[in-house]
Amino acid sequence: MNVLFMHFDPYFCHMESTFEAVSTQDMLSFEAFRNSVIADYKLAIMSREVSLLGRREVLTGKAKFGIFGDGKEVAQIALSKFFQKGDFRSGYYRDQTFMFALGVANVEDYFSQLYSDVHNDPYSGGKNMNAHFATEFVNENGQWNALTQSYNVSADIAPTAGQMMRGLGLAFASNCFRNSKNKDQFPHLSNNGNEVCFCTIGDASTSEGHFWEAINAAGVLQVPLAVFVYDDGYGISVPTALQTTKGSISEVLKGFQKEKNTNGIKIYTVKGWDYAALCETFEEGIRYTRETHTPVVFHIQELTQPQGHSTSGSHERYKPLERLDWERNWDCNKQMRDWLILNELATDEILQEVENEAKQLARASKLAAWEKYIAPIKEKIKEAVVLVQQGLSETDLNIANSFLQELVQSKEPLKRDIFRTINLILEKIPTHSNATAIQSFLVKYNEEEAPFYSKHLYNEGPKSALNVSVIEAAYTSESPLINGYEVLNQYFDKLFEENPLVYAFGEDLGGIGDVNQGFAGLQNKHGIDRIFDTGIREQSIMGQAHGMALRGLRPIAEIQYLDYLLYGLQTLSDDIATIHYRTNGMQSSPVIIRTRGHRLEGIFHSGSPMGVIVNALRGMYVCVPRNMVQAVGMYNTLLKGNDPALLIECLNGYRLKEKMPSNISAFTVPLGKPEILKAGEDVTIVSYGSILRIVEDAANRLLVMGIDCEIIDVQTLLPFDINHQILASLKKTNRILFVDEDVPGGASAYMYQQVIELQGGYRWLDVAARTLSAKAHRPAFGSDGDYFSKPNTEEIINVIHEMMAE
Ligand SMILES: Cc1ncc(C[n+]2csc(CCOP(=O)(O)OP(=O)(O)O)c2C)c(N)n1
Ligand SMILES: [Mg+2]
Repeated sequence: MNVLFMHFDPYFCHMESTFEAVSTQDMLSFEAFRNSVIADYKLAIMSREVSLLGRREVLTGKAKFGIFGDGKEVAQIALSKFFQKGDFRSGYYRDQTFMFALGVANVEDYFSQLYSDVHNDPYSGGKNMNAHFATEFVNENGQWNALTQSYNVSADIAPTAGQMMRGLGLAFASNCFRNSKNKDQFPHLSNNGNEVCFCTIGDASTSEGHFWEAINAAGVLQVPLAVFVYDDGYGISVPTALQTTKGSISEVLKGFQKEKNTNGIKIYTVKGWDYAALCETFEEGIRYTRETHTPVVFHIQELTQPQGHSTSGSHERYKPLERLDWERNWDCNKQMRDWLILNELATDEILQEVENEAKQLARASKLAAWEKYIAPIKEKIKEAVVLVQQGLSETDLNIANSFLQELVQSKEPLKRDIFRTINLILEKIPTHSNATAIQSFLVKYNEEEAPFYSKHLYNEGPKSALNVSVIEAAYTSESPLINGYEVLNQYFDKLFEENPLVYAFGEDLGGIGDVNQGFAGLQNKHGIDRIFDTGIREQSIMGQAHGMALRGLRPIAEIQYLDYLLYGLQTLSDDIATIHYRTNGMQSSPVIIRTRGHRLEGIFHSGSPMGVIVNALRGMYVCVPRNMVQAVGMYNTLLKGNDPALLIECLNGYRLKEKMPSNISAFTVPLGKPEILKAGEDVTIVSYGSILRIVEDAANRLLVMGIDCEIIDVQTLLPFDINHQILASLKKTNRILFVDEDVPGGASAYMYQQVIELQGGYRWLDVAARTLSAKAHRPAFGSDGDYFSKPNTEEIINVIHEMMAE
């Protein structure tokens, strides 16, 4: 029997073929199978050509950097066959063939991204480097698309293994949907949780803690996560032996293997050059995880990197000659070609024709992308040249032309070259009679282009939390005075009753209802599927929330104490905070990260690293409510928008009494609007969070001494005082002090910069503006540790006296 029939599986044909759909009648026919396999080969060759051309484009100066998927084509074509509409990908930079196979990327767009073409890169609008893909999840109005009807690609990031966190969350959302009592309400988001998340990763990146954290969490949670480890033996120049215990990720994962009556994961190994085996293995594994939600790991072995890691170097520098030889022989495309011929699926002649066509296709698309990118820039140069050459004396014209020559002759001019050249000319010819027209040309060009590089950091439009209308908290004469944690508890109870998309989870959040009882009793009431405990794994809690939010759920995920945010910061900063920006507005991740911080006891339970946070989390909102009622109002606001946020409750505020509003689930606290807690004439004190109570204490004592302070609670650090209310206060008092619990030069310096520089506050100062922060070290233990480490009432009083005396 022909070897072919041993491998012939009609499944190959009934998946959507890469290049042509196969009719039902054809499905079982040998001819259709053959055509489909040849089409796959053609795609592999085309993708290889893209890699070869891409590298050349970088080396000849048309693009800055390139990283390609050569050597991994066949495995990706095979895995794409089992990726269904509704599934998700959380991958990395080697996935171009996978993306071409699904049709979510094409070669022309691929090159547009390589050229960082802000107008034509459909995945990131020129913001991400090449081979970082994304599809649209959310429309312009911030509504979720019908994700069950599309192939869904969550946006890639460059930090290795970061995708594991997001992948875990995307897969976990399938569990949420499968278990939801309300799933009928959102059929566009899930088909009974059947969606698998395909997560690709390089062999060396499995050395990251992220990989192990995600694998462990997936094994515990039992989620439909399919992890594909592309093993090409290297992480840039460092070989597997220095990356992985026993030199094999599948070997070392064996303890995670699911056994009868245990949880865990299922592990497959397969050679990356063996087309038939790849298809068979993936078919079985993906079906298994889709049906059972048992995670699967495919260790795809013996892959190669024909061009080395990236355009930054050459692999001849570090790969031994025998390895280079081996790679040439075991190149997956070569192996597939040999297999086609061996099995009489195609002749050498046919394959040559296929190869020529594939290469032609890649070249034509590359040229089209370049033309699209460069033509408008060249047009602008022409326009600029005309303006610059007008009305010049012969001498000045010669000067101008000496600068213009390079610009006009450049084969790959950049926009910045236009700005630089024209400005240099104006500096040389300050009396240019056309200077005004030239300047306005530059201003207009800048206005046209600059926004493309900066837009979509936050949602604009209907889903911006900044557009949420303000509803004041309502109180009656009967409004009870209750503990802060009880305010939260009653709020969350109502929230979970009213919004089926909301989930809450974290360490100790489910069973005991969080360490401060905000969720006490609510798991029993609303279900273990919606309010639940997690392992101690902050990074993947962030990832879990991220994946859920990308799929249209509204997770509230806990970091138990603010000090431990650092464990989750990478996912927050690199992935969650940038997702809207790096997808040019196509994806949103409205996670709410709930935590508690500022003052309590000791080095690791009193942190207030707000400078770290405001600098790391641009793209998120950062809310610092002074009490739990304010926190609730902020939760309500955030839940109406699509942006991610961090909300820090005051750790020492849960047992302070607060008046319970009667419209707890409706009232909103606007973001970026400070509140004046005490009006005063002499000094403005700007602060937030727990320390406000100390500021108030100081202000009361100062008042007795005849100094009248105005206290402003900024409420949110991102955004910060949108309407410049603090400036209005400073205009009245002409003295300003910024107080917080962060280190010197931390968030107090941030507030200072916002008011003094950005709002122009320096013009209204009678005395030097000051910051008062904690000491440079972490806070020492005990109440005296707190007193001497963080700003205390006496210090505030002293600084204000100093300011009054200056
Ligand atoms: C957190 C982080 N560290 C380092 C890098 C730089 N870097 C990019 S790719 C890479 C090697 C990855 O190797 P592997 O996971 O095997 O993937 P491959 O490129 O071989 O497919 C390194 C070190 C990075 N992008 N992110
Ligand atoms: Mg590798």
